[in-house]
Amino acid sequence: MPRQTAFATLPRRTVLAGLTSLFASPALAQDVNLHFGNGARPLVRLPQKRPLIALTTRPPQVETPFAVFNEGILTPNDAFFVRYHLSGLPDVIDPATFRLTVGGHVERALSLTLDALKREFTTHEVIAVNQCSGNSRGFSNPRVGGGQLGNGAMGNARWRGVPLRSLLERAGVKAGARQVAFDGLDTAPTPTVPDFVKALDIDHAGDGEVLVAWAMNDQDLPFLNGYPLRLVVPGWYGTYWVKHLNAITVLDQAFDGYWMKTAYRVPDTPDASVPIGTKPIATRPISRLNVRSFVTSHADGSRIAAHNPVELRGIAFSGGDGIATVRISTDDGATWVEAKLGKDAGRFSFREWRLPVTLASGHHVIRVRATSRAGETQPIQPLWNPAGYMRNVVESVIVEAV
Ligand SMILES: Nc1nc2c(c(=O)[nH]1)N[C@H]1C(S)=C(S)[C@@H](COP(=O)(O)O)O[C@H]1N2
Ligand SMILES: [Mo]
Repeated sequence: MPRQTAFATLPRRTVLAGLTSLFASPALAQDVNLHFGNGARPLVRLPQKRPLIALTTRPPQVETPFAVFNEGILTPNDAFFVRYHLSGLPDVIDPATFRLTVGGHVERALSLTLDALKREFTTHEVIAVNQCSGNSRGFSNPRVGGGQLGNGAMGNARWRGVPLRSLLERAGVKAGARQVAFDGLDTAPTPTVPDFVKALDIDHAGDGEVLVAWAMNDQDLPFLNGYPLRLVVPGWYGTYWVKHLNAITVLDQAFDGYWMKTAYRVPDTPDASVPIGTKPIATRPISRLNVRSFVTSHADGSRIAAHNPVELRGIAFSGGDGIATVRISTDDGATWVEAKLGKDAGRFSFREWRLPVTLASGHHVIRVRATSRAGETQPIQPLWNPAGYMRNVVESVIVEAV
C-alpha cells in the first residue's frame, strides 16, 4: 500500500496521463448508462480510486457508481466522487513544508504546519454528506447547462479535523468581521478565470461544526478529495468544502469573488425554484442541502421474485435536521408504508432504511420519500431552476416481479 505522501507528491501530469491512457484502456472501456439522454459514460481509474464514472478529464471529474451506496452508509474513499473547477491542480504537496495560513481581519496572523494543526488543537469528528449542488442535474427537464451528472456526485464520510472556531479563536477575530474566505492550492489555467475561493458568514464559520479536516474515513484525505486539508461544512453543499485548503482570510466585508457573487447561486424563493424556463428575479448563494432519499438495493429496471418477500433498502439524508421518516410506495404513490430506519450516525449523515415487501407479478413503480425531523420533505413533482441545482424530487425505480 503506497503511503499517502507518495501520492501527495504525484505530479499532475501523472494524474492526467493516467486518465488519458485509461480512457483508451480496453479493461475499462465498458460504459455506464445514466438514465437520461446522452447518459453513456466511460469508467476511468484515477489515482487512489477504483473505476468511477467519468464526467471530464481536465480537470478530473468523476461520479460514484450508484451501486456503491448499497455497500453501507459510509462511502469508501476510493469510490468517492471528485469535482474540480480549475485545471491547475497542485503539482506537489509536501506535508513537511505545507502551511495553512489564517489572516486578514485578525489580531495575530497564523501559519500552521500539519503537525501543529494535529497536535495543538482538540480534534473533532463528524459523519457528513458532501453533495455537489449539481448532483442529478442530468435529470433536469428541460435540460440545463453544466455537468450532466447522475446521482453519484455525493458521498458520506467520517471527517476528522480541527474546528475552524479553534483556529479563529487562536488568531483572534477583530470586531467588525463579517465573513471568512477559503482558498486552496489549485489554480486557474489563465488569468481570466477566477481562482476558486468560497466564503461563509463569520457566525457560521465559528459555529464549532465547520472543520478543517485532514482525515476521511480514518485515512488521510485522498489527493483528489483535497489532500492535505479541506474544509468540511456539515449540511451545506460541496461547493463550500474547499480542497487543498491553505489560506483562510477573515474579512470585514462580504466576499464578492466570482464563485460567490456570480456562480453557485439559486433563486431567492422558498424552495430555490422558479417556473420552468424562467429566470429568477433575485438570487442568493446556495447553502443547505435539502432532503433526499434513494432506493439503493434495486436499480431501475431490475427483476425480483414475485410473491416472495424481498427487502428494499436505501438511504436518506437532510441538511442537518436528521431524518424522521422514510415512506415507501410500491404502487406509484397511491399508498405509502413507513420503512424501518437504520442506526443513527448523526444528523448530517446518510441514514439507512429497509422495508420487506411482497409483490405480485408485473411492473411496480417504487417510490421513496423522506421527511426530516424539522418536517421538511421531498416534492412529488421536480422543482426547476436554471442551473439544475438542488434536485430532490421523490425518486422512483421500476422493478419487474416475475
Ligand atoms: N480547491 C477546490 N476545492 C473545491 C472545489 C474546487 O474546484 N477546488 N470544488 C468544490 C465543489 S463544487 C464540490 S461539489 C466539492 C467536491 O468534493 P470532492 O471532489 O472531494 O468530492 O469540492 C469543492 N471544493
Ligand atoms: Mo459542486
